Amino acid sequence: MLSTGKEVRQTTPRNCVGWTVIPGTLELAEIERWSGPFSTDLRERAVDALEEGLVIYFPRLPFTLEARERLLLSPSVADGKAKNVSLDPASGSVKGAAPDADRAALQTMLDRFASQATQLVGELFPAYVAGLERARTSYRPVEIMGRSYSPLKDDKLLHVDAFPSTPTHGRRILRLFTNIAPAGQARIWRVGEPFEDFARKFLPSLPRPNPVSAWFFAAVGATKTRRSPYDQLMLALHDGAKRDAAYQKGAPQVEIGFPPGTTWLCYTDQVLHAALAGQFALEQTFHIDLASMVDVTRSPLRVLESLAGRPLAS
Ligand SMILES: O=C(O)CCC(=O)C(=O)O
Ligand SMILES: [Fe+2]
Repeated sequence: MLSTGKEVRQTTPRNCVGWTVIPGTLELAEIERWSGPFSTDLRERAVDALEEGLVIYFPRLPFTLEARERLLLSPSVADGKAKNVSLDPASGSVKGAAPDADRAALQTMLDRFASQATQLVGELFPAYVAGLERARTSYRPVEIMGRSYSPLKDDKLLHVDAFPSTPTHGRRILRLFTNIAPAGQARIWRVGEPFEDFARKFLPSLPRPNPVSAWFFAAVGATKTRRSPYDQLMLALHDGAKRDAAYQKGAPQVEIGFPPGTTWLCYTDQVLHAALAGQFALEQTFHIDLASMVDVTRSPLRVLESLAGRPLAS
């Protein structure tokens, strides 16, 4: 079941709905509960696949809604300005909800999902626990297909995650998704080539990291901390991929449908991904310290440093 993550290069777009596993793209984990204990074999396989840049797919891991939460299955619970309703872990406050939405139900659902996701990640990846931070939880009740955004905001285009106002300095972004759609609609993703192949193509044409602009954005409060050269390169990779229509069309990629009742997770700072269609998903973001990784040489920071031949974050 363990795949190298390299075969995707030869793969042309095709459909994979439900149970089929695409070698080099998906790793299947057939667990049915959000809590362990999980076997050593499963844990080792999972962390290896995750760090290699695969999506770990749980075809039998649904998130069950309570009766009151089922009433939240409508795009009208979002305020229409933000694409998502989200829960801030520090304040516990819900953002992006419509004024007349059932906030208490949203908060309970998001919090329960966050707890289950945190338990799963902690027990499946025990090495990460010491360096694991639970970040934002989101509910995505709006259909993706047909929404239009400027290219840089459009997650229907292949990209790695990099957020302009939140530099990571190399810390990892791990995200877990569950499709909670009530009917049969899958969430359709595209997954692209391995990070290193992608970075090799784009790196030579990217602007050099600029310490003055990093200082400026921090000074005016546009970024939470000063962007490292790594953060500048990751943003440039995110933007470069989304702006490059030829890359979007011609790059190696596979299409995957995640049906309702399934869960998946991956390092979204490493896995090229695009969300093409689907409605009603829950998502949990985690940040993970580099020091917690089993093999840090596979992190985007170390891969970019080895390509650039110099340190990119202090
Ligand atoms: O909503 C999704 O399925 C994923 C969208 C995406 O690319 C993201 O949130 O980073
Ligand atoms: Fe993304």
